[in-house]
Amino acid sequence: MSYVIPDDLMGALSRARSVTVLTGAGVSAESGIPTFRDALTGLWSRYRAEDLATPQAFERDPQMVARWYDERRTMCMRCEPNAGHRALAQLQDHMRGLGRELVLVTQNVDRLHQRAGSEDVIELHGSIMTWRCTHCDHEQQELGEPFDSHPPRCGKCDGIRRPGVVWFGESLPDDALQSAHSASVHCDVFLSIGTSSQVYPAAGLMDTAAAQGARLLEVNVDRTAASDRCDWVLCGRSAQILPILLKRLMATGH
Ligand code: BV8
Ligand code: ZN
Repeated sequence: MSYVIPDDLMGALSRARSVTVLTGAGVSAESGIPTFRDALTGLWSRYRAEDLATPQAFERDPQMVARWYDERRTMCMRCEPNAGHRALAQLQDHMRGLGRELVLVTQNVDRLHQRAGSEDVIELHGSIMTWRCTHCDHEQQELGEPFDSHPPRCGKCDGIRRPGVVWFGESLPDDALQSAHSASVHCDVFLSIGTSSQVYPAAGLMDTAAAQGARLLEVNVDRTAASDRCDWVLCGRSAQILPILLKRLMATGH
């Protein structure tokens, strides 16, 4: 199915000195990673994400929460970046080659943007591959098999380790939030891709961009809470639309 990209959107992108992209779980859906809202299937279906992704849930039942994150971690590792991730990495490369900027901000914790080649990715909600000791803060990337016990213990002090993600009710990493805010303040075009725009402060970045005059594009299979605030809404799969957008932009030479 050929996709019609509005000419004024192409014009705005080809003139943009700086583009900021915010991605959500929808970008990884076509890699086989259930979106955040759909992540609770099977034995997890009786829980709400907000009830598992909190410090209180981990406090209450560290074994169950650690198992859920370990299952998601090993699933993410089995998945591959899709054409949408790759198109964003190529778009960043293309813009940098022209002395322009594309800053990629993600809410996702799966590291697929980095595996697709995107650089300097701003991870607002941390990474499911990083696990941190709750006692001595020792942090380690976990890229191997499932843990043999849950929650995993710290190799240094035997403390309980947690996933290095930002839970509901926890503040985002200062540096990530500052960089994402600055990228939203300075961009000419802001792309919101594959996110339901329900989780703050991430969902507020679009408004920060709009407040300084940036044009807004949303790419999503459904309309969202943010659709009415956008200049353009492309309704469809990011793995299909982003490569078309990239191809059109490369063809203009800008
Ligand atoms: C904070 C990591 C300051 C974990 C995540 C009460 C107390 C405390 C805070 C709050 C409160 N009430 C509200 C808040 C604020 C809260 C919040 O926003 N809550 C929401 C539910 C209203 N935010 C916070 O708590 C944040 N911290 O505010 O700190 C503070 C501190 C103390 C006290 C007060 C304030 C922390 C938020 C971070 C939470 N952690 N992830 C984990 O992954 O397990 S958020 C989680 O949701 C994921 O990271 C996910 O990325 C993110 C957003 O969801 P989406 O990415 O949008 O995914 P979703 O499934 O929703 O949507 C997918 C979209 O894709 C859909 O629109 C779908 O149509 C589309 N799609 C599907 N397929 C495709 C597609 N699009 C294109 N192509 C496709 N193929
Ligand atoms: Zn420790």
